[in-house]
Amino acid sequence: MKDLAYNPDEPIVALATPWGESALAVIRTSGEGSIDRVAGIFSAPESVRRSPGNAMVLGELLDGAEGAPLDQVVLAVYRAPRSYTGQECVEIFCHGSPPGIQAILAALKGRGFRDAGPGEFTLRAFLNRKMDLTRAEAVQEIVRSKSKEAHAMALHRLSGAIEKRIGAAKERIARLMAAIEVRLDYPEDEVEGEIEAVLPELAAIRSDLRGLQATYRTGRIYQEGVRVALCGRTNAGKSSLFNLLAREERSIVSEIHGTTRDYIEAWITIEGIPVGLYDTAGLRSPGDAVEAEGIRRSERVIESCDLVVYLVDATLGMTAEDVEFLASRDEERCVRVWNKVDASSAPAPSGFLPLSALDASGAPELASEIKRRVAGREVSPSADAVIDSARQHDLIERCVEALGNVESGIAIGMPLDAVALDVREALDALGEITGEVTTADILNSMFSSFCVGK
Ligand SMILES: Nc1nc2c(ncn2[C@@H]2O[C@H](COP(=O)(O)OP(=O)(O)O)[C@@H](O)[C@H]2O)c(=O)[nH]1
Ligand SMILES: [Mg+2]
Repeated sequence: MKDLAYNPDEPIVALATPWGESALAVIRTSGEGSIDRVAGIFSAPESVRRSPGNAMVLGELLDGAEGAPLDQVVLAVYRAPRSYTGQECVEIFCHGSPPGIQAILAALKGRGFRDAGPGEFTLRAFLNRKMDLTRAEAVQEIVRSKSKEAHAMALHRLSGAIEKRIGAAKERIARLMAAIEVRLDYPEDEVEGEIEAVLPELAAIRSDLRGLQATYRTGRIYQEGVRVALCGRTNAGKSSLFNLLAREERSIVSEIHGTTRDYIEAWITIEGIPVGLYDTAGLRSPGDAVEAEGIRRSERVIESCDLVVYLVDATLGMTAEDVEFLASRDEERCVRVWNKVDASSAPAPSGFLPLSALDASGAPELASEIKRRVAGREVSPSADAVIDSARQHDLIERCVEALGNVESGIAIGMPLDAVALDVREALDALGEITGEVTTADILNSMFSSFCVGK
């Protein structure tokens, strides 16, 4: 649906695996005559042409009909409509050699295939009703997932978790619509009951959709991750904790003050959440211009982080700088840590987590606390429907707002034909989520962010 002239049957080809040397690579084709076109440059053309669907054929791909062999390959043959796109498709499993792949792609283009656009295979799957838009989005979300949990959530969406939730809401709204329409079609005295009787149901649908919408934040956190800055005075043990959490000696640990002059970043996973961890320069009066710049940059990073972990050196106790920094922070977004408990007998003040960055005691509790602060409620990645699409989030908003208008319209006794327009708007918003109501623009912007070959 690139434009109005988009021909969804045109034969397309794309490399579905990353460019580069690898044991195997997969080249994907789809569209009219795909099987015959590939057969035309295959060492055993008839076995491909006569192949049943969902079958593999071993042989050589040739450089043109009578050409030299390009590679030994296995073809996976799919017949419409039993394929990913719903069209006839051939997937080519070849060797992962960039020049070999290039030659195969060129030979396929000689057989009438053109390069597929980003997400074009999935677009066709959608157009051929193999999946709704929430599942199509889940395909790309799976590819992009950064943690096991994010992957499980996307997989759950691919199996229809969102589609089912939206479908159920749609049915309930359609029943409301029917209740309104029957009152529009028949005189009031022939219809039993008051229209106000639907108000509790309206509120229930709204709250269900609000609940689904609220999972967006969780979806984002598991998919995109959060940024956490380690802060504290120099020598508080920030770099030691950074190394402990990153499980590698990345950051220089030193007794000399001001050794971390800038900030260092590492991406780690804390209980399933991708976390960008920042080891920052110690906050103290700078010794020189370079350190001053490092502190300035660190402050910028701290401001942009979702959470701060503030370390206080237990052997020194709270200093004026610690008190000043902590007073300036939003408490919920600042985890207070009492570090070096192995070397100090001073008990952690209330609100502080005891930790030893040296022997790792207290580290699991700190990890759990970080997760609790950033993720909020617990989710079960494979059981809860969690959305991870700004598009879906905004459309739910549109739907909920329209339902709010329906509710107030009915409450103030607005004419039912006007109320019906808002019900229609609510249904359309949900229809747009699953893709029943859609435009070329929506599809273009959605699929253009996909990988080529997907
Ligand atoms: N005993 C003890 N020493 C620590 C602990 N954490 C850090 N240190 C030491 O404190 C000094 C400063 O640590 P470093 O991680 O470089 O602090 P930073 O300046 O905040 O990055 C080093 O000598 C560390 O070995 C801890 O939990 N216990
Ligand atoms: Mg340091």
